[in-house]
Amino acid sequence: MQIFPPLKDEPKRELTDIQKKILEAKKRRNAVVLAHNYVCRQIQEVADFVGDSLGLSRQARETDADVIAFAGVDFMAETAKILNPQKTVVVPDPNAGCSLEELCNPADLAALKAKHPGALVVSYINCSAAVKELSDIICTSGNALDIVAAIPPDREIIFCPDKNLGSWVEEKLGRKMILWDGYCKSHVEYAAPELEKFKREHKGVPLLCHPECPKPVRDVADCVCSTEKMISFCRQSGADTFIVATVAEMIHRLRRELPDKTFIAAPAAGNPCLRCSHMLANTPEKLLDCLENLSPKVELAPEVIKNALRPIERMLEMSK
Ligand code: CIZ
Repeated sequence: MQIFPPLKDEPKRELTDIQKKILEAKKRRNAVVLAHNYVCRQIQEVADFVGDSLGLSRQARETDADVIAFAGVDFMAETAKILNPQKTVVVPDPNAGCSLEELCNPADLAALKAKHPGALVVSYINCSAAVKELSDIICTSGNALDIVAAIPPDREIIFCPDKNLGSWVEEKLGRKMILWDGYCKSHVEYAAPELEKFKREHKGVPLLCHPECPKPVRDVADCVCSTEKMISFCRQSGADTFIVATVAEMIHRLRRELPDKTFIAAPAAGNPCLRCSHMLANTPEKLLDCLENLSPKVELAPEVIKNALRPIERMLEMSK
């Protein structure tokens, strides 16, 4: 079991040499480091902004830095490039991908669209630029409910690529959609019986789970929400301890935002917590290298940028 006691009770940590070098390189390059909630603590501590895909997309659009170093996974860095084609976007590890992205082939999505010519395609941001090009609107786990709720009720919707997020939206809005058969290989590791047992052992402690979890797991949770909403839920709650069922690195962000509270990582498939190997590929060493060498760079064809920008902008417009 992994329990994270209140951060305020721990002595303040000194920056490591590598963290200091990252801060120096960032300054020298006039770079901004954008880090997802799921990357390691050492990177979160030196990032200019830590957040979810929606927050990171907004930051990517607003930055006046020359270089964006994106610690996350490839589709997030691609989104930053799509929003800033003129800027240099570098990543610590170009092989940091996403199972949801792998499970949605653009040719198959084009074939499904052809079968449903009147349908709007709403794609979770966890997809490739090629899938974004085929989409009408992008959503994140933080705004999926609002985006789908804003679509006229008689309009058919293809929701891709996460069937779990999609079925959660269906349930919450009482609206059927055509769901793509994709899933996050990490979040499906949670099992309802294991979490029920864990909850019994931690009586009265609220369990938060991410909507990428399968329905039986969501049904055990006290709150199903995106990573950013986990922060607001814990901030507003009178409870002082929470069980968190999402990628364990999220707890670093929760602790920094809420230093008085205790967080317990939910067990997954017999392991004490859930990890994402793609997110863990972002190491401080690789972040420093990409800032020093301005490589690996994210490159996308101008046509792809033009087509994929449209549904992302629609999302940003709809979630103001
Ligand atoms: O939207 C995101 O960034 C992801 C992948 C999860 C979340 O809920 O923030």
